Amino acid sequence: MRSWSRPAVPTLPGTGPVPALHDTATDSLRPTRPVDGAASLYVCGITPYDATHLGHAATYLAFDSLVRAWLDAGVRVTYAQNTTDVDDPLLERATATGVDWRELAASQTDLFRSDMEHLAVLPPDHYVAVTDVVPEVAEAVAHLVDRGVAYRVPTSSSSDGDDVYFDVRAAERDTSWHLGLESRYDAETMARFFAERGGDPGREGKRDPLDPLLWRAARDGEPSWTSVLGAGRPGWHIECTVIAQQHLASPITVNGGGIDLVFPHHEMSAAHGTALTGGDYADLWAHAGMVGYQGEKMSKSLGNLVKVSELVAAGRDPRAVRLALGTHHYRADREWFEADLVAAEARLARWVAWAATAGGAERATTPTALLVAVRAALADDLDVPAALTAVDAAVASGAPADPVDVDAVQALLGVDLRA
Ligand code: 5CA
Ligand code: ZN
Repeated sequence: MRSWSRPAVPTLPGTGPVPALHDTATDSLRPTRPVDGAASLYVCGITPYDATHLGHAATYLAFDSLVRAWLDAGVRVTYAQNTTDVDDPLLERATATGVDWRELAASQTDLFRSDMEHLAVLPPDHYVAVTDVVPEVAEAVAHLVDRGVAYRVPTSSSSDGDDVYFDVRAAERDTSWHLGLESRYDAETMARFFAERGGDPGREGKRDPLDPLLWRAARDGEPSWTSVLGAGRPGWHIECTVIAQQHLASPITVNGGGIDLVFPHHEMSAAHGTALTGGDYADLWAHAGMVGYQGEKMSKSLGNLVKVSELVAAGRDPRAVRLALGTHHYRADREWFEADLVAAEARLARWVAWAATAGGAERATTPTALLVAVRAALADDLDVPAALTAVDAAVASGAPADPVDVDAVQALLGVDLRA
């Protein structure tokens, strides 16, 4: 599927350090570990039915900082992202609004692309719709059945074969994956999150309440594809496993998303992936905190959304939106306030005026003090707020900007002050 256009990234003198990130699996700061100078990144994409709210934007901006830091460190990056363009909430929204589900997904994905362009997010190398990989998913599921870690559950409401579930206990017995490997939650929390986040603990015929759906046999009125498993559609976690493993070497250097995806989504993606390859799924698990609004998590299901496209349509500068989201560390749960955007607009105006002082000045050929400070901040668990403070200090010093400083803000923080 088409990705989006790539913003310019100026070349900077020298190279930055390879960034360290907080790893959810070990709850510690760990260096990212590119192999032979190459890193792979998978970040879970949107379910395109109400895009793009500032929570989504914050999460993709966090991983954009990682890509920018890696590139600056001289690392080659391969980045893959999915779009969940067939899933229950999307189908429900399409039915409720009388729109064809394909049109809803296509229009919201388009909106997402243009929002990412406005925010100067570097595009993934592989942007993949689930509907484009259904045969591959079915084959992977069939393989898991053959391997003894998945089983069929007959359904009375479909004449096109069975649903297929992943057998968590068999996987714990027969693979190196085990429940809690990545998420570290206790049994009670896992049970609660499984039920709240798309799971079906009470489904009759399952071997364990936490077994996740791999394949849903066709039902009347639902989209389906013919496959080696009969007619049906993919379950949620397996889509990300298949797309990631199709495009990225295993283990993935960093697997990312919002913290709401830790369990069951990422845990189960890892379980499926380990069963498919025999090896670890990801080397490091990175998760962004949740953006809230009016006291609750900003979410499509609650409808308490502030959308990037609406802010841009209202004439707000997307560079200020990026700066406003960057004032909080990516791992912090935080609330969106309009006042943060107003403050970011003022900050942007100060920075633009400072950038103009660089004029035709000669470029530094070695890293400036500001570049060194921004690099160090990003390498330390993507500390964008610290990087913004470093730029503020340079701006406030009264000394004219070096062209390299202005380039550093663009290359590393994604804000083009000459635009
Ligand atoms: N399609 C699946 C992932 S395979 C999905 O979770 N889609 S989503 O549209 O609900 O979310 C897209 C991304 O935004 C995910 O990484 C999710 O963790 C993140 N996200 C969703 N809501 C918020 C929020 N309020 N704050 C921060 N990140 C969020
Ligand atoms: Zn995902």
